[in-house]
Amino acid sequence: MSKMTLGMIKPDAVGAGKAGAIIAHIEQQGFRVAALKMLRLSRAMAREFYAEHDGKPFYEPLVDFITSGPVVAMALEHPDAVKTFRQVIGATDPALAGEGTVRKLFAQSKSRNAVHGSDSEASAGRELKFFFSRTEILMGENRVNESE
Ligand code: 3AN
Repeated sequence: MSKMTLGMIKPDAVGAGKAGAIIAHIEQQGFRVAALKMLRLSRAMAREFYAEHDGKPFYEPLVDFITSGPVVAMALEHPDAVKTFRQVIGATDPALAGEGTVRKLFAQSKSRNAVHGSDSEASAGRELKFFFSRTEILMGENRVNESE
């Protein structure tokens, strides 16, 4: 179990003015925001972030979409962060997402699906480092986090 995961509010939700509501929802589910950053990804950053999907039919549209406007990156702390956050965001396709999940509440489609969450502990470690330096992640008594 890792205590930290990486969440990202995608350009569809940021553009629709839903970032604040999504962060509030995540906090209500028991997560503590340990770092928060709004930025616009370059195409090079997007390709690196989604490198595991390179070659899939949705890869180029995904890079187009994720660079189309600002995203909000979050380091999220919880006793079982990766697994619990995946449950909180719901299935990739909002039509299949459970009641009360972020994607059921805020997403429009499988590609414009409002939010990202790390899918494994290894991904969480990689993705937290992608967006945040160690000193930007505030854990517990404002300790510097090792993201493990
Ligand atoms: P998740 O975000 O649920 O972990 P992944 O990691 O399989 O899903 O896919 C990453 C992103 O790629 C998704 N959030 C979605 O935006 C996009 N994506 C995945 N599968 C499809 C698909 N079949 N069609 C369109 N976009 C997709």
